[in-house]
Amino acid sequence: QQSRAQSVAVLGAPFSRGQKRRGVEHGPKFIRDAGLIERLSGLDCTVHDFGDLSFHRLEKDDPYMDVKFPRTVGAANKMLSGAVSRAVGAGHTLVMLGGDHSLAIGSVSGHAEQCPDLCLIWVDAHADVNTPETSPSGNLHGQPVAFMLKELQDRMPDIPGFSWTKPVLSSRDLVYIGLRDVDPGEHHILKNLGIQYFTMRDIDRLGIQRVMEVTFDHLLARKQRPIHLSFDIDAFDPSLAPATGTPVNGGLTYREGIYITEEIHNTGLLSAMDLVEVNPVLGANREAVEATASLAVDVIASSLGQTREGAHVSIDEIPPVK
Ligand code: 5AB
Ligand code: MN
Ligand code: MN
Ligand code: MN
Repeated sequence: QQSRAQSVAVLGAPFSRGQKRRGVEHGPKFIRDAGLIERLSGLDCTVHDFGDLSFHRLEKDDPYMDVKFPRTVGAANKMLSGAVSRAVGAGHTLVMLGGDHSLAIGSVSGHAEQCPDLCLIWVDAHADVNTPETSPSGNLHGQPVAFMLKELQDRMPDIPGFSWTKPVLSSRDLVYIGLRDVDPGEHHILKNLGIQYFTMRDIDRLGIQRVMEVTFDHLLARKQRPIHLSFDIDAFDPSLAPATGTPVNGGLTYREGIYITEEIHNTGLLSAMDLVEVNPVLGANREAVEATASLAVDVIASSLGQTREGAHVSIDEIPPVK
């Protein structure tokens, strides 16, 4: 559908303080080493690699309630938000490489600064909508959506490091795909706010094609608007994406995952995306890590127009037979 060549900005966010396992900060390097930039250059787009952000270490960052590293996570996301806002404002389609999923706080916030009417597609085994009160772990990578939702703001305490955030989404602006590990507090929130979500069971019943149809119906039927895709690699089955911090059995197949991103590309509305939670330290061996990183590249490339059908160049670009 989309024909005008788009400009893509790749931004690495080597950050891991939204959860407790080390290694996820190396995600951007491994995804680049799996050939991301070369793959995107082969598509109908120009690619700008903005490199990696450098986050500052904080000397002292005590938990607030049970929330771990609140000031560190807050400051990193504030920096990310600014960078994403500038890239989107300059006309790029933004690709953020994580890092853990707490980074979606900054990524969505920066995107929303430029595109206040954006909608969000969250592909994940988890709902990541815990509030500090409902969180079983205190890890902020399980809470980013709670910061975004207007309907949850009376549930959000003043967490140090987050005074700059404001909620940018209503519950009807969000669709989840791939859920299979939802905490009780999160389930309550999903039901109570009437959020549209598709669990793996729903994908089993409806098929991924119908799931995408209903997703776009829900988000785009009233008006076309920019899409933010937040893709947690743990949405995939652990057999495909083993190198991640919180794997859950029974995830997306390769074909379901790529169908999701092909369909998102086909809307012509993708404006920014996150690819998060690739943790190269957690793979059992080199093959496991490389498979996970290469899957991440496939997800990003198909979000940006790589198709399984293939593409053709115009006839006058083909050299004549001598
Ligand atoms: B991920 C859990 N719900 O809140 C929590 O990987 C897991 O970004 C969160 O989806 C997983 O700690 C966060 C138990
Ligand atoms: Mn997850
Ligand atoms: Mn997640
Ligand atoms: Mn995870």
